[in-house]
Amino acid sequence: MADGTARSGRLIVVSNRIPKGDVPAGGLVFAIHEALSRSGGLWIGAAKPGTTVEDKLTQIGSGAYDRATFPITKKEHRGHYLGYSNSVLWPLFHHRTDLLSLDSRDFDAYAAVNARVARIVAATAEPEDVIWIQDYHFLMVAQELRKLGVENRIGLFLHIPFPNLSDAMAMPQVGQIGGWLAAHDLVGLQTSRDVTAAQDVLRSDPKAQILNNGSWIREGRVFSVRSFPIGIDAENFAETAARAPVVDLQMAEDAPLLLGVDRLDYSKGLVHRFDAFGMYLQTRAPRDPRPTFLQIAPVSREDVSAYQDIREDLERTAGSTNGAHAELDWTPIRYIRHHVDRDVIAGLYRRADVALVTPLADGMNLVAKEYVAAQDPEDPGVLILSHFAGAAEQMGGAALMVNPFDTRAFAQAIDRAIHMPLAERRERHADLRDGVFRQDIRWWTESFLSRLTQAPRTFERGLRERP
Ligand code: GDG
Repeated sequence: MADGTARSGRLIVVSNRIPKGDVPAGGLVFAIHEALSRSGGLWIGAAKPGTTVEDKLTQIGSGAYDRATFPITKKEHRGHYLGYSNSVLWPLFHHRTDLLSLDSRDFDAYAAVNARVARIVAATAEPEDVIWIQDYHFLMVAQELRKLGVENRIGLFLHIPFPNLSDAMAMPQVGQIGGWLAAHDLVGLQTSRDVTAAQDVLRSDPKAQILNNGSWIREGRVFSVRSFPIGIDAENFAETAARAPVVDLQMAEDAPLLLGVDRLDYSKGLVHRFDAFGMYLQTRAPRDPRPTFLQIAPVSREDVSAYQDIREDLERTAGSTNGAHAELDWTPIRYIRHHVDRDVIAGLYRRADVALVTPLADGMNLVAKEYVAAQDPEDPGVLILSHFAGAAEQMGGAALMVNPFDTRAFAQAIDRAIHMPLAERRERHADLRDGVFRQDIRWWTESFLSRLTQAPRTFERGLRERP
């Protein structure tokens, strides 16, 4: 295969979400679709929760590759998805141990679903197939596969940050993490900061040892932990933005537009962002054109209580800032809670003078990359980026960097972005654009898969041979 990911078997991808019909352009699902379209293979994801389960896949599509779902009960969905995945792993991996909701029954459901996925994959995998597991919903699948005697190459990509050791210790299963990771041949993380965190956790595992070449060995199994920063389909996004419909925002011609686009999640730092914009409004020069901050934040995971709380906090903050600053003909914050079409988002990125990408913790943050790809290089906008986005590792040199907890400095950065001269905007944007186009989504899938297919098969004693 010309893409450097030569392999004789199929690619089998496991992800929680799987599109039932057409694959939406952009995002992770599109990346998986692209990779599978080129290599052929099988994509496995969760079915709509039901009442009964069998260890069986239901085919939901075929073509260049097959798509199938594994069954899950409503009770398992509560324990696996809402419980352990999103009320333990998600908060903990985003440094929010205060939001942990521990219940051993949730972990049991998580382990049971992971074990079922493993049995299903084991029943379908041929020896040369390469298995690629996506994200925190399936951290135990590889270990279960090894117990079943599966010796295929298995990779994991974790889309969210890796927790530091002290946060990880808040998880009752902390002692198991080394075993989960070691069952893969390759563990991919977003940044080198995440790799360092994972290495600290592995160093605390008495059974794990680092080798001279930087790989790890645990109970005879050799594995690597490396960073593969995810990218976007930059070419496609730039084209969509250039021909996107122009939305009439009913703003004065010279009024700056600031834009935020995030799933409504406490990790995205939305309240801090609203506070910083509020402080900017208090201090801005009265002669400056009145800015509009448009925040698109479609609700997500509404069944988890922490998500209801963040929604209330945000609405309160937006209301009080607007109450303090709005005029009859001006609402400084416009906040949209529903999903907006991708081409409209692309057009808004292109129109926006400033993008606010300021999470408190984030694996990567694709919005930062989409915003850069969408700009007109002749008259680009300014990216304000948090140190805590994974994207900071690649984009920190040219974006305007902020600490979202430092409200005053954040407000000053907003002021600086609004007034940044064209020459500086162009220079920063050219630098950012180069990286976003070079390390795009195809680069990401190819780097991960070529590394995985070349992983050395040098385990001395696999898990299945343990007494
Ligand atoms: C996880 C990690 C990592 C948002 N609102 C709308 C909409 N979006 C799109 C954006 C962007 C995507 O959703 C969000 O991507 P992120 O990267 O910010 O975030 P997560 O969903 O948290 O994803 C993250 C990512 O995995 C990939 O590895 O970067 O750190 O948390 O594409 O444009 N799209 C449309 N309407 C909306 O209203 N069409």
